[in-house]
Amino acid sequence: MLTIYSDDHHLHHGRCELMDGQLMPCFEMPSRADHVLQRVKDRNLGPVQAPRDFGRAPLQRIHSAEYLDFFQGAWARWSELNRDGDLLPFTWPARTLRTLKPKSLLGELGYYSFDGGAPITAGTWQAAYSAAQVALTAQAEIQAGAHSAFALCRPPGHHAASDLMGGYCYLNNAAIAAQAFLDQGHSKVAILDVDYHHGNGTQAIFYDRSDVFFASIHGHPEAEFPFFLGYADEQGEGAGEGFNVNYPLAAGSGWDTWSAALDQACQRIEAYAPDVLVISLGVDTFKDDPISQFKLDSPDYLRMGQRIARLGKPTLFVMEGGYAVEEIGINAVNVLEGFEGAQQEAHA
Ligand code: 6XA
Ligand code: ZN
Repeated sequence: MLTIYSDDHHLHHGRCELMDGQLMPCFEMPSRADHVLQRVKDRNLGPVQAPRDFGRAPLQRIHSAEYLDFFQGAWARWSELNRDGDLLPFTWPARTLRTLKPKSLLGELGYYSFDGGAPITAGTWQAAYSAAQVALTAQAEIQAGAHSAFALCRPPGHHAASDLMGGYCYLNNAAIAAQAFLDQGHSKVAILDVDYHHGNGTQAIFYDRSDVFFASIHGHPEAEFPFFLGYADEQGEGAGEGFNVNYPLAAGSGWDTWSAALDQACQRIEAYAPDVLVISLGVDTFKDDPISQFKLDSPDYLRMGQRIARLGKPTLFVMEGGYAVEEIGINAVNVLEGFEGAQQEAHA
């Protein structure tokens, strides 16, 4: 399987995040992608290529121009203020407040974010822009006939909505790639989000549409980030009614529970009969993940890849979360190897 990767992700390294009442070093760190890349090479998964540059237009199919302008220019505005730390929001337009866009940088940042988990540093825009190009390049490979490709994106994307950043995410790489498939002639795309956290951004982007089916298996929002979306009764609205499905699971869920949800999600995807499949590939479902509560073990990721392969669709894997840095490469590449193994068997 071809991997698309850009070193630009190193340009994004947030200093700290708030967790359990303490400022901690960011869990979403550059070594995550480095470990995945190393494992791709160690396992001879296939060639690794740099992304092409498709420009800002395909990003603008998902994100508003105002949001992109704000994000692209935010660090320069912050630098002019001579502040020392990362740019982080701390006030949001929650209930009882108005959603007018303020003029000041920090006010605007609150307007364009939903939490304080997406720090902007000097290189964040370039890293996120390149991650989106990584997804688009892998998408183009499938468009050109490849059966699968791996977009080794960092920073991740599935929490980012049309004009909101949060949860380590700025640009929704999976959504941008899904839209590119549609813009290049496909009529139905399914996105399966296997990250531990609900893909609230992806869900919101496609919630009223029938050309993208979204399925997500995740920690129950009653107990888990992002808390305010991801319930089972969210099934889409308007033209999108019936094209969104959530499988919120309890903390402590292991492979038996998780794979039963995967089976159900796969059945829904089969019924939808998409032209192509996009996988939001987070491996923070791992038993030793430092911020998550599922109990998947490394061999389970092989099975995950095998089950996904049985859908028989051209499949784009887009990297999302996973914070057990030593094992992230093993687990992510296990999914890809499980997929390829099942693929080869089917064609033997
Ligand atoms: C709260 C935790 C953010 C989780 C981000 C993630 N700061 N999403 O892994 O998939
Ligand atoms: Zn996650």
